[in-house]
Amino acid sequence: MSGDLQKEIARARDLLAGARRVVVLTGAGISAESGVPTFRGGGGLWRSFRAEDLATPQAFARDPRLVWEWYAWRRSLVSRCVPNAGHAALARFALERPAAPGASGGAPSIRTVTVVTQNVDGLHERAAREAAGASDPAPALPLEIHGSLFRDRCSRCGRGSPAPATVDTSRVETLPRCASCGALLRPAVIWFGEALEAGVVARAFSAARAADACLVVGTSTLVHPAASLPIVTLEHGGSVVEVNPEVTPLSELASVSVRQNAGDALPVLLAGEGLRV
Ligand code: BV8
Ligand code: ZN
Repeated sequence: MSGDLQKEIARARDLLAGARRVVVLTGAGISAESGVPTFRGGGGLWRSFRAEDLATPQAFARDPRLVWEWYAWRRSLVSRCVPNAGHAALARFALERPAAPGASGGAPSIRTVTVVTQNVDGLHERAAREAAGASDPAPALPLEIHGSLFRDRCSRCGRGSPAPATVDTSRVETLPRCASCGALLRPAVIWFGEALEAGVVARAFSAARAADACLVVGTSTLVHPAASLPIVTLEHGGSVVEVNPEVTPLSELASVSVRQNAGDALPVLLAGEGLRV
């Protein structure tokens, strides 16, 4: 590991260890080591389509069968993936626990961690439930601001329903339909050009405003409004730690950038595993 990287990791680790309120924003990159293709990286294509071509209400209106084929393929791929060391380290960090005792040696303050994910793969929730164990029936779950691959909703009346294991995408007539109104079901994700759920956005941005530190992991920071979260933390006097093997538009604003994969960096940053100083 290069000396610079070591230094950045130590700086990032100290910054996060001293933060009482942490907001975390993750993107497709944190799931890359679980085998889930990212959107804009090498594996980000499906056949010859880009996500922006298919993840829109217009694409669904034009060719619901093709859009369902893409989502059925992703559902089946993701259902064979498991959370990786990055998800697990973040889940353990997000469990409420006393931060280091205050500088005055006073009572340790409880750290609050809000995980906000752009991902729809459900891997953060699985890691959170595994970290909390059976004893905690309601662990702190991530805010899935772009929805979930594993829930459906009606394209007309909005009624939600759990996603069936398989979808017959052979013909439009075989696509799933709403039990209430008979309209086509769609995956319960937020497409480009669609508004995010107001309540979820409000919670995410309130956490970003209050945060001492925003940890940004595995996102190209191109998609809004999610990409504004770390900017809001900076504007309110907090710091930003970025974990990404590539440079992004956020990098020049970040307090620290750790040029490493999430699966390697997060266990060291968040739990001090293997840190050599
Ligand atoms: C809205 C769900 C308004 C579907 C997704 C302001 C400025 C500019 C544009 C806009 C703006 N406001 C709105 C827009 C338009 C648009 C937008 O942002 N477009 C972009 C492309 C310019 N935003 C919207 O349309 C949003 N809606 O604002 O509505 C509105 C208001 C009222 C009424 C009506 C409308 C909705 C956006 C949500 C779109 N849905 N997903 C699905 O998944 O099928 S977005 C999609 O992109 C995914 O959620 C994905 O997570 C997200 C972002 O991509 P990333 O996660 O960053 O993934 P990417 O591949 O790009 O990058 C991966 C990164 O990981 C890379 O940097 C790589 O280096 C790194 N990496 C790789 N391996 C690793 C790694 N890092 C760490 N470890 C590794 N191992
Ligand atoms: Zn309906």
